[in-house]
Amino acid sequence: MPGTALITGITGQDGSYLAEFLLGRGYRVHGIVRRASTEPTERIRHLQDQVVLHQADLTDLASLVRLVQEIRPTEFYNLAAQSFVPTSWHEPILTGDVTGLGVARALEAIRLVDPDIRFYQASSSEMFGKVQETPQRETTPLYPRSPYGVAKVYGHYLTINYRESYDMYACSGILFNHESPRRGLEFVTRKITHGVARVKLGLDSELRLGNLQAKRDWGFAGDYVRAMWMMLQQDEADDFVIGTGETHSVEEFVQIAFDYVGLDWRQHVVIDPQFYRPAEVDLLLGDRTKAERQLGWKPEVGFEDLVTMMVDNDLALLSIATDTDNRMAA
Ligand code: NDP
Ligand code: GDR
Repeated sequence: MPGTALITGITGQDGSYLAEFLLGRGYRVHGIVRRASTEPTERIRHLQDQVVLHQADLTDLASLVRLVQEIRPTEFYNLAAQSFVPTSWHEPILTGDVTGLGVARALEAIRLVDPDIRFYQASSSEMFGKVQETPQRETTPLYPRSPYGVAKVYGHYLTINYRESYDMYACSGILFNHESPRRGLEFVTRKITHGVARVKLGLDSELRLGNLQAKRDWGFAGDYVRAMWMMLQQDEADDFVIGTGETHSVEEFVQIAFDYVGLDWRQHVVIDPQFYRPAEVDLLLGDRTKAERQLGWKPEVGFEDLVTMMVDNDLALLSIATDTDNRMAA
């Protein structure tokens, strides 16, 4: 019987897809939203009468304990994080507090109130960093290359430690990059598709990017939230790598996106060193063998379809905005 889910990070890319997925399976869905002076619920506006939102913050243990006591979820998905890698160099302590210690607070809230609640931790391929083995799998040694990656390693091992110390059902999903039309505008994929749409519509002539040679294993967020749920439905808690098994450079992404709208990327992309990172993750490629075998999980959306889906969405969004501006000016 479907249960009750509590999602931290419900206002983020993954939180919005996971909420949709769980509602579709009959779950009661609760989410935490941190206080902001502007409206932070844009990605879940269409779900607002179906989910219950509560004010809380991953840096505030009391708020988490209170919510777990009040809601008594059967599943707790910890998706909240300071998730943008470059920001983690500018704000390493905040990143450690939210992305790392936030996991300790979530696990403690569960342990103190009801250790039978099933827990999902959003671990990341960024933990592999300077990769020690390719493709990367569950047993590949970790070597994080950013304060964000270091914080995720803490959360990852703490999740395993709570499973082993308290016999809790705590899983860690090591997810490789996953994208969608709901991706934040600062991440490279959305920055590219949004930039391509602006150039195509004549709103800009150039797109400024950093390292085009970095390679990532990019999948579709809608496929990846299904894997999160699958991990919490097993007989025993375990950790899984979730990736497509394909890697592509940022340059390939750029080329496909510009080609799709009939433009030559070399005439529009400008390399700007401000987008280089102090330490780069050069190559990520996930080996999802274990997830496919044990969970039966496979991605459905391929790389080119992902790129064109995102470009189409940005073209549509910007066209509507431009039409509205033109009508108001007329
Ligand atoms: P987003 O950046 O889109 O969403 C992050 C969410 O965390 C937002 O809802 C944000 O709220 C919330 N949040 C941030 N700080 C706090 C806080 N102090 N208290 C409560 N909530 C907070 O990330 P994604 O959806 O892309 O990623 C989800 C998770 O998966 C993250 O933990 C990320 O690190 C991890 N991950 C993501 C991958 C990807 O490729 N997308 C790959 C591997 C791991 P607000 O809206 O108010 O900012
Ligand atoms: P990443 O994603 O750091 O892998 O973390 P991002 O899209 O930010 O960068 C991917 C690669 O693109 C290169 N790059 C640029 N990146 C950005 N943001 N802006 C640019 O202009 C640019 N030019 C080149 C980067 O150097 C990098 O190599 C994402 C986040 O979702 C994390 O939370 C998650 O854990 C990991 O994916 C898996």
